[in-house]
Amino acid sequence: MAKSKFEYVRNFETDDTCLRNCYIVVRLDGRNFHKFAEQHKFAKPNDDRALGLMTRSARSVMEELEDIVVAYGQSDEFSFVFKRSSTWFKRRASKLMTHVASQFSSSYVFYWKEFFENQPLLYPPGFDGRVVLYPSNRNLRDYLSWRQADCHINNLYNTVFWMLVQRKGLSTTQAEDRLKGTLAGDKNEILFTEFGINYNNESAVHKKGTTLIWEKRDETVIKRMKLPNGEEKDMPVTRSRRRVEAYHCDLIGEQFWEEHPDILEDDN
Ligand code: DGT
Ligand code: MG
Ligand code: MG
Ligand code: MG
Ligand code: MG
Repeated sequence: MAKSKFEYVRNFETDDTCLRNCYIVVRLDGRNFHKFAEQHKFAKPNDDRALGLMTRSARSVMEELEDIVVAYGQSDEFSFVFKRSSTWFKRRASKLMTHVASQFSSSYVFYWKEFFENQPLLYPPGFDGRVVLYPSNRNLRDYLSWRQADCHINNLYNTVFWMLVQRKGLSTTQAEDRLKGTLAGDKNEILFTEFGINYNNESAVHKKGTTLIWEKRDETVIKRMKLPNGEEKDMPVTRSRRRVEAYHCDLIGEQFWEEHPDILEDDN
């Protein structure tokens, strides 16, 4: 086909192909969710409707887009890990990132009502996205560990903070002052001695965040089959189906990775 004289403008597009052999991580984060959470009356410190909606939207991303092997989310963020051998969209960073961000955002709005029955969505939420490449399994695991450690640190802080405010009646400034310079042990101690809360017994989704992976499950359905003699009969048929499963477990230690050896591809 003849090219128009305008065709040259294509050459202004920059090459953003992701380096081969690397895991491609797309991390999304809610735009100004401090305000979004206030306006939509999110429970403090953790709103299970909001977390459920984040996870539902992430599930839709995994189901609709190819090659995501694991996703991890907490607060208003979700990270999606593309397998290192992925050739989806020729590994173009902008394509991968925008598909993830738009699929996630539209799902967040689409499923809103399923999670927030009585709370109308007041304005369209947005999510920023970034792409980071990790060349080794160690680096990728450290990335996920970093996000999970962040979840833990924030959740411990927020749990004590809101206890001091909601149960003790401290102002937010007083609670902030009270927690200034405290270590994890001090916070655990405050929770235990002042509120009778053992942090270890707090809910796993809040402490550990949410990990989504693909799992094979055998599924048996009854099917009407035609026998050679022309008769019909109901027969059980078992198929192996891939589905997205959610975990709220530790990602930092070895156990999760030993139990799910198919998520990561070997280095080298
Ligand atoms: P950004 O990301 O720079 O546009 O600004 P923000 O405001 O989204 O800040 P970010 O992402 O660092 O922090 C997440 C905010 O979302 C934080 O202010 C608390 C809020 N948030 C997230 N999940 C919950 C929740 O379950 N309950 C409540 N009350 N707030 C939440
Ligand atoms: Mg931020
Ligand atoms: Mg945010
Ligand atoms: Mg955030
Ligand atoms: Mg098109």
